[in-house]
Amino acid sequence: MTLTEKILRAHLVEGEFAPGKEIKIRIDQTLCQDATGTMAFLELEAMGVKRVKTELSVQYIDHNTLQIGPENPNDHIYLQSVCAAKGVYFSRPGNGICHQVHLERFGVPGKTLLGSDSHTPTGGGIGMLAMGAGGLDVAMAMAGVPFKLTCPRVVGIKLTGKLSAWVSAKDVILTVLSILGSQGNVGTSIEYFGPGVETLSVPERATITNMGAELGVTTSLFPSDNATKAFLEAEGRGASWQSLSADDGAEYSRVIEIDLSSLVPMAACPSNPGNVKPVSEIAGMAVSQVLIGSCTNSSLKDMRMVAKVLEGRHVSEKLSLGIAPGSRQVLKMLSSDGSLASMVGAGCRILESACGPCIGQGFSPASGTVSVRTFNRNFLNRTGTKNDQCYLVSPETAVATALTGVMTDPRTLGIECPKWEMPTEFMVDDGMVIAPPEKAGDIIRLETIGAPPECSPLPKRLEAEFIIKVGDKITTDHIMPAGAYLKYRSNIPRYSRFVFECFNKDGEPTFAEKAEAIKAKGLLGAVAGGMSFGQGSSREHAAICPMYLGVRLIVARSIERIIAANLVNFGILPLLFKDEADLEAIVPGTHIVIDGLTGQLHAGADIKAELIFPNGGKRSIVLTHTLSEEDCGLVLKGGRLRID
Ligand code: MIC
Ligand code: SF4
Repeated sequence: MTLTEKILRAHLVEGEFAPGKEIKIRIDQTLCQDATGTMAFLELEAMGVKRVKTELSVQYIDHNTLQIGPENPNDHIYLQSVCAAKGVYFSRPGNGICHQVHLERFGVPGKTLLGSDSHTPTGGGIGMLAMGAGGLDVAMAMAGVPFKLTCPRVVGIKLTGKLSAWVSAKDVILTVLSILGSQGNVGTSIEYFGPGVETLSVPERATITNMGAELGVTTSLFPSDNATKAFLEAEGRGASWQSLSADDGAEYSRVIEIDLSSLVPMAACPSNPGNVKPVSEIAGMAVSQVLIGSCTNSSLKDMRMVAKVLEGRHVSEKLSLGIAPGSRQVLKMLSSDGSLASMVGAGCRILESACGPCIGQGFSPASGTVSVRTFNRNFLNRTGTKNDQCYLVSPETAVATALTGVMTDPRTLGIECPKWEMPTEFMVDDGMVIAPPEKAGDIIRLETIGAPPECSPLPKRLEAEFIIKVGDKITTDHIMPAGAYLKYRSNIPRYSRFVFECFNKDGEPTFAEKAEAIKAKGLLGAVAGGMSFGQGSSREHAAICPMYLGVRLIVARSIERIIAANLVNFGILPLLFKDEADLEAIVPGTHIVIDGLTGQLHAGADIKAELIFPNGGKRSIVLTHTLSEEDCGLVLKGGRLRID
């Protein structure tokens, strides 16, 4: 058996292990972060759940920590009080990025983890089966409801050899992205195996599993071996360790072999993590800022390497270098071993241990300039600068670039690559984690905390007008921008003003205004899209806010896993074009009519529909979908927040 199969079988509640089939599994642990957590807990409250039923649930404050205006601190106060009331651990702002802290302090090999953040599979670095999901699915898991997923097919990546100097884990996952791409991998679990595995430490493995999210896979996993044991022991959690791996000769649906010693520094070029090239091909390009951190590359290993390279040197005057250590533990260790002094001495700007610039919270690059980041996403405009040019690289490439002022292959720096040794003891301090008290206190709901909106059932005859037609690889950042608008996450009416904001044109009605005009005509709204619609984050706001504006139908060529589940949860019907020509025929103002929707919408059944063009022309089309019978019923009723 593969490791995925072993863990899934041990948690199976309904269905059988058969790739492509729907299964339900028990969730042992959950995590939420603040930008998705408020909605998740409001939903948990709406379900009437008194106390969470998982083995462990943790709420982190890491995304919205800038506190520009009262919205963010109001969210934090609500979350702290609701966690105390419901039996959830609360990681305070300043304690670090959820995935880094969870790996350090809570993750357990062989357990299942569901998180309201797409990079939750970071936990696969210690052999957890960790998955991202929308807040509502995580709330249901906290309520003890089994999690429904499509049983994944398992792709094996066989690692051989050993990484060369200046080449690191980020280059491994960027190479995997260059092979598999960022679309077409839905319903897959990636398992790393082979002799190269033992040459990688847990932080390196976590970088690789973290960025599996950019492949669009369900999860990524490493075995739990002696390196895992050493990591957990250094965290004072040796008792959580168990040895876990796939059986020898386990069958994978596909095997990709990567010789680690053949890898070179890589970069994901603007504006998709799948657009990968060797750094040597873009070396010499002028750069205006370098940022090191995020849940992908902010471990002690990465930070110590960066500090060593910076020691006694100075950042180029052509750019700014910002560094955000991933957790308070990492920051404490850097301050005690002199690393922080090397960083500050080199002229770098130390940022809070939080997501920060990765989600557009500050450090936006100047217009028309290049930003080089060790992060995991470079979707257009995510930095907060319109038409940004963001490159994703390893910390080694980032620090080399920071010293020279231009994109630099670190192998050409002419200095010796620092060696990494896993400490036998990390500086463990859980002083910023609040354990839930025995007795629940009051839940504090300050004025900016709104309630999730409700949704009505879909009509028997669905008639909707296409508000927009978008292309391939539309990300949740296109649909629901974060950055400066992140603070409106708890206020759906306000946040929904920014749906598809990047496609708004000066002097023309916004998407929100067009949607409202359609609603005023008594029609539903629809969106047409291409391949891989909804790539990226788990933010359920990419479903809730369009639904709030009256959008009840998304028709695309393919739809990513997390958004598809979020759409159903919030009463939006996700359908697929069978014929690309039908998508091409759609122009703004086209109507779609589905007669007898309730009779037509069944698992595995095609849907007959008609397009009516603004010039009066008509076209009969056939659509398809991947919904189960249960999902069909749910979406018809208006999702999980329906008005019964
Ligand atoms: C992201 O990296 O896009 C985020 C911000 O962490 C999201 C969650 C969110 O939008 O709140 C994610 O990855 O799920
Ligand atoms: Fe935070 Fe960025 Fe990681 Fe998302 S990808 S969890 S915003 S650090």
